[in-house]
Amino acid sequence: MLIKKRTGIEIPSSEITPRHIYLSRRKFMKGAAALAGSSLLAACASPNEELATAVPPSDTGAATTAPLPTTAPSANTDELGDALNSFEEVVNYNNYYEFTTDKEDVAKLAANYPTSPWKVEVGGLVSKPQTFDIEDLRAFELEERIYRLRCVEAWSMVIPWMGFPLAKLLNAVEPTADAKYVRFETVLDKENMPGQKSPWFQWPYVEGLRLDEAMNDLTLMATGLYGEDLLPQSGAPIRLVVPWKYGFKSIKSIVKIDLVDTMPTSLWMDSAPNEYGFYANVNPEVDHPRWSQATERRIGEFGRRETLMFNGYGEQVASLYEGMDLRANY
Ligand SMILES: Nc1nc2c(c(=O)[nH]1)N[C@H]1C(S)=C(S)[C@@H](COP(=O)(O)O)O[C@H]1N2
Ligand SMILES: [Mo]
Repeated sequence: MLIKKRTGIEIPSSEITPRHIYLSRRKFMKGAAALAGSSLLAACASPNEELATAVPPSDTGAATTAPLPTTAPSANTDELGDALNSFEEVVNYNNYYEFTTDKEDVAKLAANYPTSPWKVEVGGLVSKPQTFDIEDLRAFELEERIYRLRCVEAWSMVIPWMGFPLAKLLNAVEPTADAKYVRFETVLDKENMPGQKSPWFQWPYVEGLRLDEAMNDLTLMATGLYGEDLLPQSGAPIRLVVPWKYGFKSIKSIVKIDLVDTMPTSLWMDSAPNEYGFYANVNPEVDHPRWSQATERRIGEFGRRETLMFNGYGEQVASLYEGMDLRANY
């Protein structure tokens, strides 16, 4: 196993943290960027330590530990021991229908998409509606979250995101007692997003979550990955990441968030209601009408692996669906 970093530093498999060590510190690590080069690093025996020693010391001889590249995530695997996908994989194989339906062309077509200035309007059933400048949102304390992303098309990746729990943002605007769902909207910009001229979809892209799903600690507003701000193809400057649901719920380039009292209709529910439901929880036992969801292809691997219920996050989220028929509520 070889992890390629943008810096060109490669970590031989012999140096990858043994699974039992990683599992003992599986709680999410906060502020990975701030961690780089700090004393905390040594205290938690992060694999970054090994990375640090692999960097040649500076000529002065003064520094015993060279600065870490900001691109280094705090671990090379997720909590299940699955290797991270490389930065190159993550930013060159994307779904982003605003640009094209061809996953390998998104990066090129989105490269010059203007993501600054950017504002996110948060309103609806809240006591304190507020429009946030992207810089205000980047000022939320960022955490690193290594999550599996499982696309409904049955491919998957492991991605080290940077972001903050959506709950923090929602708490800031104070949802009222009537708020039951959260509705998200992607930017509408036909000039710069050629895919939005396609008549097959109702633009802009819309997604939704139940309020308790939105408040779950796993639900992330991501502004970066691999320690860098998001690139356009990944949904810059801010996107949602809901790791126990199929990837299409993780809506990109968000400009509007509304608290509402009725279940929002997503772009996918609108365009193919017989194929896509509101919940879209990863479930190996409920097939897509046109293909099985029992297995998946991890990008970069040969062969297929079994898909896990709730994408492996059942411990954190299964209780949200207690008593619900997950076949009827797909
Ligand atoms: N606005 C918008 N968000 C979107 C999409 C899209 O086409 N437009 N595609 C979704 C799908 S199907 C997936 S699998 C993920 C892919 O995220 P990635 O390209 O960062 O891997 O983004 C989701 N978010
Ligand atoms: Mo997807």
